[in-house]
Amino acid sequence: MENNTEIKRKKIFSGVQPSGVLTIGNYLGAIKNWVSLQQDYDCIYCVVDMHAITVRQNPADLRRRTLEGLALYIACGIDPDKSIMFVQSHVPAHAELSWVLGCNTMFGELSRMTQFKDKSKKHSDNVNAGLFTYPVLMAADILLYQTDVVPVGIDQKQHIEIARDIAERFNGVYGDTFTVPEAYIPKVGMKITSLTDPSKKMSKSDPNPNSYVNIIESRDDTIRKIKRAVTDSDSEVRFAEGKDGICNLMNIYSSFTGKSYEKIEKEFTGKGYGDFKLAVGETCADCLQPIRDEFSRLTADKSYLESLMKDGAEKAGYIARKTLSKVYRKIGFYQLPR
Ligand code: ATP
Ligand code: LTN
Repeated sequence: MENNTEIKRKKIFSGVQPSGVLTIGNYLGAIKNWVSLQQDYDCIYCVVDMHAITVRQNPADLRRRTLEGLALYIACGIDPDKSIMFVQSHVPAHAELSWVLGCNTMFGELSRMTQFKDKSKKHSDNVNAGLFTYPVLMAADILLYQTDVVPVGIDQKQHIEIARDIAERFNGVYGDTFTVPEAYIPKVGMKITSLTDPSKKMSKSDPNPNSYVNIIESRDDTIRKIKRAVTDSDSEVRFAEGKDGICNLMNIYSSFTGKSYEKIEKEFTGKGYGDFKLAVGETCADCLQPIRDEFSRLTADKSYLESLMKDGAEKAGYIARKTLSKVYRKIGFYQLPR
């Protein structure tokens, strides 16, 4: 029962593309925070399949990964009784609002997006319009739910800023319509880098599987990949410039254990990279073990996952439609009598 004296909880929205199995980058940069934020916020978490098709996807893989995406959210600790979880393409309001917002977004501001520049280079044979308008769809995702806070890794900061700009512009022209969202970016874990090239972000769609640890990887593979992570020719475990590979492993270790960099440096004084890498690998594998177990339990029950999907789409759709009809009224789309 809603109580008038009760303070309204703030709203969270976030999503991950089903473009591969989640990596420890996705987990430490985003999903780990999604889990803890459930205590104090009304949370909505989305599997953003429409964003994933901005690069070519194999249809069968996309379908499978979408279902697995939902299972991974739950396995990581998103509680279906507390939070709404759904698949983006199941709520048509995302595409509908995206069109309206696109008409209120400038070509120039989209041209400045670094993700667009990066992905157009990476996929130079497929620089499609969806890749360019990707941030508009993301703004629609966020603004449909009157979101206050968006927990993401640092790479998404620019996209949240453009969502804020779009919301402010729309509110300025048509009157108060959207909550202006803020990014929530963790200090530790906001950018986990590739294990094979520490100058690059760890990414689930990287063609080299040794560059990432995915969160349901076997214990042995996790330890092996971290052991082989590219570091420098020094041997001192220290958080310092020029030691990007070691800094990344310290970041991972600190995110999983809560230990400060100072404490980690002390722990490994006089020990070499070998000991350190083994500790990081084992810690990582230990922390991921319950996620892996829960994931295999969940994926064995497809009908349960489908029922959650359906329920999530209904709940999210209800909220989204309310915002969309407000927007349609404000911009002057003719309303049919009920
Ligand atoms: P893709 O490889 O398909 O581009 P991705 O692995 O980069 O995908 P996204 O789906 O784009 O992941 O991101 C989902 C969430 O995870 C976002 O909040 C993003 O900021 C965060 N994230 C992704 N990679 C990292 C990383 N290496 N470190 C920290 N956070 C990350
Ligand atoms: N662009 C994001 C995924 C994403 C998202 C969102 C994140 C799509 N819509 C809304 C937060 C809120 C990415 O991580 N690549």
